[in-house]
Amino acid sequence: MTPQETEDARRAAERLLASNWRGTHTVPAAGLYPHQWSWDSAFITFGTRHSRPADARLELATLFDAQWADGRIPQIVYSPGGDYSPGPEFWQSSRLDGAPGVATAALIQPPMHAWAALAVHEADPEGSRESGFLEKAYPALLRWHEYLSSRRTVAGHGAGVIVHPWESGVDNSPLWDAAMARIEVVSTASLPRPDLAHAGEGERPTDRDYARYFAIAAAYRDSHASDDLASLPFALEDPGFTAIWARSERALASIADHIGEDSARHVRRQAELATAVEGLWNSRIGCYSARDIRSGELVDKRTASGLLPLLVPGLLHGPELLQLLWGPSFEFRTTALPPSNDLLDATFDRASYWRGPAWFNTAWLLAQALRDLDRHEEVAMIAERMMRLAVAGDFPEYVDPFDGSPRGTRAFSWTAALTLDLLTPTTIDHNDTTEAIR
Ligand code: 2M8
Repeated sequence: MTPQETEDARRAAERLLASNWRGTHTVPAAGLYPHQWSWDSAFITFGTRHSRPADARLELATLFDAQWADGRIPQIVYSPGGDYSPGPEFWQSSRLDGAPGVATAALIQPPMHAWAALAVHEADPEGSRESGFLEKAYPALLRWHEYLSSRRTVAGHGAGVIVHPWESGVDNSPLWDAAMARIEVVSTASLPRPDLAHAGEGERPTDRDYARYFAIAAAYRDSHASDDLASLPFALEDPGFTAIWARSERALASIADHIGEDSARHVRRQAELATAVEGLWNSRIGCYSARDIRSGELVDKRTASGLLPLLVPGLLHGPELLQLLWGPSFEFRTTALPPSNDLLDATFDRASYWRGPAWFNTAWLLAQALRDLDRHEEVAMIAERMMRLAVAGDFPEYVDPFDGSPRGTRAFSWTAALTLDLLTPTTIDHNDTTEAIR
């Protein structure tokens, strides 16, 4: 990539992010996703921190303002208007205990936030210090991680439990198929599908999936967002969610150091989460996987979520995962970007959302892991491919894993933000705590 190509791509990404900015937060995509999404906002700040650090701080602060009394950071913070289903009328969050003043969903998404907050600070330490950004973010992040520890783990395991496929961020991944099949579907008639106005039908979950999504969400809402995980229709330990949490716990230790708080507890917690991730190693398939807490069984599916434990330093099965990434299941060398599902599995579908297409956030997450492993050539390869695919496809939501054709909606914020991040040279401030954990 020439310096001019890189500069043009960075400018285009910045323009897109500015156009999706709504004054306090960035929408993932103007038509398909017209509200604030939890992990999207975290990914987005990895891009906006470079040229609009004050907006990146505001984006996270807006999300933290929607935190529930129990510490959860909601999957969606609704804005007025916008044609999206389920909307605020589905959740009626004001009727649920401990919900904030603003309308939100009751579900959550992977905890990218502490990691994002540290990165936002590092991009503009002076502005961050002047605004007291970390001092304000830390208590919110602490309560969020405490919520996860106390409400989203099962005794004896410690991995993060999701109670809805939407909480994984990889909604129709085959990891959830068996648990989803248990949910009875009465009818798929009259299901609102405004999403189909913005992406092809074959690129989105099916009506049957949606009927189940609504049934699981309604059960959770009607249980008043219960923490009795075993009583819920859907509850699985998620390897991607847990690996991201471990990474964020490590960032929380650094944040604590920056502001003179106790970092040792986060270092300990990070080690516990690393152990919890190891508990999700599935030796039958040679990959990390999800565990259904109802059956206690690990799911026999290799997916991109099962590769994300590479983010955990000192991972026991790191070498096997790297081989898997390069081997016939994920074909890192010949695919446009790593696919979301095992190329060899019967469920693989090159067009359908999280069942095969390649996603920019997955590629970026793997790039972070590879950078930690000093595999800089591979990081550069990912950066170059992301740049070319993003620019050629008008910042698509995801791409065909073989030929890179754009799929889903376009002008998608995290595609722009994470491409921008990889194209921007940064000095990462690895402080003592981080080194101690490594
Ligand atoms: C997708 O999920 C939403 C529900 O949260 C949907 O399908 O309507 C996923 O790709 C998720 O990871 C993402 O956060 C969200 C917004 O971009 O869209």
